[in-house]
Amino acid sequence: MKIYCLFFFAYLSSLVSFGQSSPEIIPLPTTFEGGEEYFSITPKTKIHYSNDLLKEEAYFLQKELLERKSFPISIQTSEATKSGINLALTETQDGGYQLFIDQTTGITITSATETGIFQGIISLLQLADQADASHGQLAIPTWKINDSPAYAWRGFMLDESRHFFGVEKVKSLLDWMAYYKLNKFHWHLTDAQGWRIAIKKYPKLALVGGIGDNSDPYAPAQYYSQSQIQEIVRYAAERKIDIIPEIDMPGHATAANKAYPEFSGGGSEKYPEFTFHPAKEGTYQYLTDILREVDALFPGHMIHLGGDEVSFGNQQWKNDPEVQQLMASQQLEDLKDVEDYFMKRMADSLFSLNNTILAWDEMAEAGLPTSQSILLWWRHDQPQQLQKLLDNDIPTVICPRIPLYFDFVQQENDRFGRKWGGNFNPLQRVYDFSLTKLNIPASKTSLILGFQANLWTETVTNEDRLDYLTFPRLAALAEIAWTPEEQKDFEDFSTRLKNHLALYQKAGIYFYDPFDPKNH
Ligand code: TNX
Repeated sequence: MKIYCLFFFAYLSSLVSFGQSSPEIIPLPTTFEGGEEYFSITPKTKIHYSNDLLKEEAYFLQKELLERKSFPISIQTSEATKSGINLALTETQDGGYQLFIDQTTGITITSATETGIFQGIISLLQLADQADASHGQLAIPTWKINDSPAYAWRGFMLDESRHFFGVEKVKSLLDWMAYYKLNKFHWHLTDAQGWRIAIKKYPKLALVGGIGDNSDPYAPAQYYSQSQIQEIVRYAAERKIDIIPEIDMPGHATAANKAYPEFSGGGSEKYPEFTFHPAKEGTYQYLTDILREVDALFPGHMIHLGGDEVSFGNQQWKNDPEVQQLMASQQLEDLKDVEDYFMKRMADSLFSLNNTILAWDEMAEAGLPTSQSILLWWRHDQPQQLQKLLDNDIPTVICPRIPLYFDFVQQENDRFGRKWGGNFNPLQRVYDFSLTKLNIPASKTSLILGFQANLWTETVTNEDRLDYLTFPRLAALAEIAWTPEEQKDFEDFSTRLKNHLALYQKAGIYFYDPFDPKNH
């Protein structure tokens, strides 16, 4: 018996020390095996796709192999290639993809969907990025991967109101999101400090609201034209990313109110002209016209209407006779009821445009229909808000400030950036986050659509700063949202991540290096 035990422990420890390592892929795939041998991609290797629907994916793979690895391989449409890279749509599988790499038969990516094929391509590109390319060949380890995401919502939010970054930076972020299989880009385009989307019916929104709170009176307005928005939406779609624009209301409206003061509901001493006017019919017409133009630009038919922090600046509502009249006629008891009334009116406009409405967790009890609403829980210090969302059966995205706000710094010594009460978001805290930490009853977990990190940019004045806060935490976010919780392992993640830092460097990303001893 003793001897058996010894053998058993020897076997266990061999698994630990020499056991199968993980593929060089972030987020870690759900299941994988093999990886001991290599299949070599050479300049003669061909890509084949089984169905015209996969043409775009095939060309994406070709382009990326050329750009990343200087491998100009060609696409062959006639028949499946022997010992090549075959992309095939299959009917039988669900959600995910299979990536099968074999020394003799080559590389096969299968999935029931184009999105799945794309995800398989991304996994292959990550393996290629780490492959030895010294002999004019790319040696890809022979993994057999069967993979699918744990959560449907794997999101990243960028605030471009507080600071504007422009088309090229947004495209680069979309590239990295795709590289980490993140699929929802929440684009915070309006806020108190700046309005960043051109609206044809109300041109001053961008021309005046786009100047931002820059103290230089001659600074040009910074905003996206509608054709730039379309270009970015197309770029995201090629990478299987949906964009959800946010038009924040009824608070955070100062920039819009500078352009069209007739729709302002005033503000507070600290936040002047912060709200839209909730008791003027014209406001609803105006905002509905805006949303109609926004909807036409975003094929995902999801718009985020904000709804956050209205109380920062709704004090003037109290003394406004029109608001008082509205409250009496609609039996609204307090200003929170006015907020909810406002949101319901605007939600109706969005529903008539066939949109799903998104909003922050302040709207948990506004009575928005659960079948067409998604709320984002962000106040980590108010778990009762999450509770309310779940009690009301509202589909929910999890993005608590701690640990998923990327404007909170990654390390204690940083002098700039947020660090409230000593609270900040180091890489491991982000990585270790999971649903289990929130004690959600099993009967409610299906309401959780997934996770999102938010990068607010009050303190993010340039691209380097944006990079410094985003990388490498974006990689940790991906693993929270994709990889089954029981498979997550920070040490294993760190080993894979180290190789990504070199990629950031190559791409000119000014990342934070969690492994640099100076940073501890
Ligand atoms: C709260 S999160 C906000 C933003 C700020 C952010 C700073 C949310 C819905 N509103 O307006 O930028 O905190 O961390």
